[in-house]
This record gives sequence, C-alpha cells and structure tokens, in this order.
Amino acid sequence: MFKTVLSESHRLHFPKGELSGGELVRPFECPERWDFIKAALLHNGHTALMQPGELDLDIVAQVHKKSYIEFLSSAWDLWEAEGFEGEAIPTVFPARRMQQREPDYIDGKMGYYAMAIETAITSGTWVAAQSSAACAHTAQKLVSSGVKEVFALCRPPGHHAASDLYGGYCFLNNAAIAAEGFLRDGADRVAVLDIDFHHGNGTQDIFYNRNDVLFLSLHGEPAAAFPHFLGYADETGQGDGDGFNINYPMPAKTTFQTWNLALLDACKRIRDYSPDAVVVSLGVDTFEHDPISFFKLKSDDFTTIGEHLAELDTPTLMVMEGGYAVEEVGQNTVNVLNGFSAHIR
Ligand code: SP5
Ligand code: ZN
Repeated sequence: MFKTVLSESHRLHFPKGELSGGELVRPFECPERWDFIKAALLHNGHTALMQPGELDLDIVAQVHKKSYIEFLSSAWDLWEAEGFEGEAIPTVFPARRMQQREPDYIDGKMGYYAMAIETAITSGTWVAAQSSAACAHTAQKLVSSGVKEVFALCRPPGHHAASDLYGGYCFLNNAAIAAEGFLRDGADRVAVLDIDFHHGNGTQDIFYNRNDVLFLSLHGEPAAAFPHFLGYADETGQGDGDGFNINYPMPAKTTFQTWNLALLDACKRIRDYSPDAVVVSLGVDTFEHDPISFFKLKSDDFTTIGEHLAELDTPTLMVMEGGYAVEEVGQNTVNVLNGFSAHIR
C-alpha cells in the first residue's frame, strides 16, 4: 500500500482563467484533478494519507533564488495594490537583446519571472505552492527513512519551475526540492526521471551543471510541444554536469511501444548511474485522451510503467506533475502506483 502525502491547501490555488488559443478558458490544471486522484487512491486501497510537515524554507532556498521566492510571496499583494481587477498575468518580457534586470513595477516583475503566461497568480497561489512543496519534502523524508511506497500528491505541479521562473502551472519545483532533500539526508547521487508529457525544463535547468543529480525526461518534442524552448536531445549537461542530462523528445502520436523503449533506455542509464534514490516526476498527460498533449498511452500502460520503475530496485519517490483528462487522471496515476507495488521487493 502506498503512503500518500497531500494537503487540502492546494485548493487555495484555483485561477478562473488560462490563456489558451487567445481566450481565457477554465484552467486545465484545476483542483478536481486532486480530488480524482485522491478518490482513485482510496478506491484502490491506498488508504494511508498524511499531511505534510511545516515547509523547510532552507531547502526551498537551495533550489530557488532568494529574489524569486520574494517575488512569489509578494506578487499578488503588489498586483492588488495597483488596483488591477483580473488575475495576475504578465504582458511584457525581457526578450532577446533586452536587459535581464528585475524591475520594481509589478507588470515588469511578472514578465521577468514568467516562462509561460497560461499560469495566473491569485491570492492563494503562494500558500498553495508552499503546501505542494511541503508534500514533496515530507514524502522524501519518509523514503529516506526507509518507507518503500511513497507518493507526494503535489498540486500545483513543479517541473516547469526553474530557480527563478514560474509557468506551465508550476511555481516551486517539488521534484527538485525532493532531490535536494535526498542529498541532504545522505544520498550521494539522485536520479530524477520525468515522465510527464512535457519536458521538465525547470528541473533540467536547476541541475544542469551538476553530476550529483542525473536528470532524464521523456516528452513531446520541443518543435511541437510546450515548453518549446528546451528539451532537445543534444542538451546533455554542462561543466561537471556534462553527460548527466538525458532527453528523449518524441513526436506526435507516439504510442506506448515506442515510448516504452525510451523508458527502458532511461532505466538502463539510471542503473549505470547507480543512484541512492530516484525521484519520479509523475505526469499522466501522456494518456491518449489528454486534452493538451499528443502521446497515445492507454490506461493499462501506466501499470507497466510502474512495474519498470519497481525493477530499478532503488528507493523511489513518486511526485505528481501533470495529467488533465480529469476523470481518468486518478486511475492512470494509481495504475503506476499499483504496478510499482506489485513488483517491488
Ligand atoms: C505540469 C504540466 O503538465 N504543465 C503543462 C503546461 C502546459 N501549458 C500550455 C499548454 C498549451 C497546449 N496547447 C494545446 C491545446 C490543444 N487543445
Ligand atoms: Zn505536463
């Protein structure tokens, strides 16, 4: 049975609008996702639920820049103080050949720290983002203390958040915070395996120059899929991190047969690295009916994924990322956990 760390505080982040196709639509990343996942956990006998402990801001500060944390914690207040009526969304960006300096005015700050603008900041966003990170950190502590089946039901997700960038529904990088936690608790090497449909640009960026965290991501190819500006196969790491970043971009309509070959290769690379812990950035937006993605995985395939993850035979933490086919998101997520449970030693 999986032990799940989750917090009701995720509900404090519920923007009304996401900019999509030029319209403000109801966000794909919505509180009901969490409800469906929780319901599926209970329905499948994963009834051990626990609340996170207090968020350790030291570990957040190891992953994110001080100025960025200051921005996230004050953005809504600054936005409201201007008398703006809508949710906080930037309009201007430090594009090519412009200054990369943080402005004082909130409109400028928003663009300075955004990597995508579908993601609105609202009054409860910062508290919800902290609760999500706390779930990841508390869950990591459980794995470090020897618990074998641990799931951090994080919402909002985290893998698009870099040290100083939010967007793609993400604010704090929960998986990166968990990886740092493992290192702090004695691990020498940690692998982060990102199987969300989207490239984990934030996690890649955070660990790009390091060899104590191996980052691997399976995702829709950047030429066609969000986040578009990172995730190519030739991004292999830099400096000490050279060779410790592995991307598997794949085209539209990729089926499990092909995707699974990438997963098996990633598992081999993880074995070669011989990490003390594995963090899985678990997105289920690879599902064939996901409304914003283009892979063709079926519900049963998620069970097989869980089996392969168990075969790594390494202390593993599952961290929730994306997945937007709301009714199916719960069962698909829990299928990964069930496959894992059935195969761990
Ligand atoms: C955590 C995570 O999965 N974040 C994903 C953020 C994606 N946001 C923008 C996606 C735009 C996709 N547009 C395709 C619409 C097809 N109907
Ligand atoms: Zn995703």
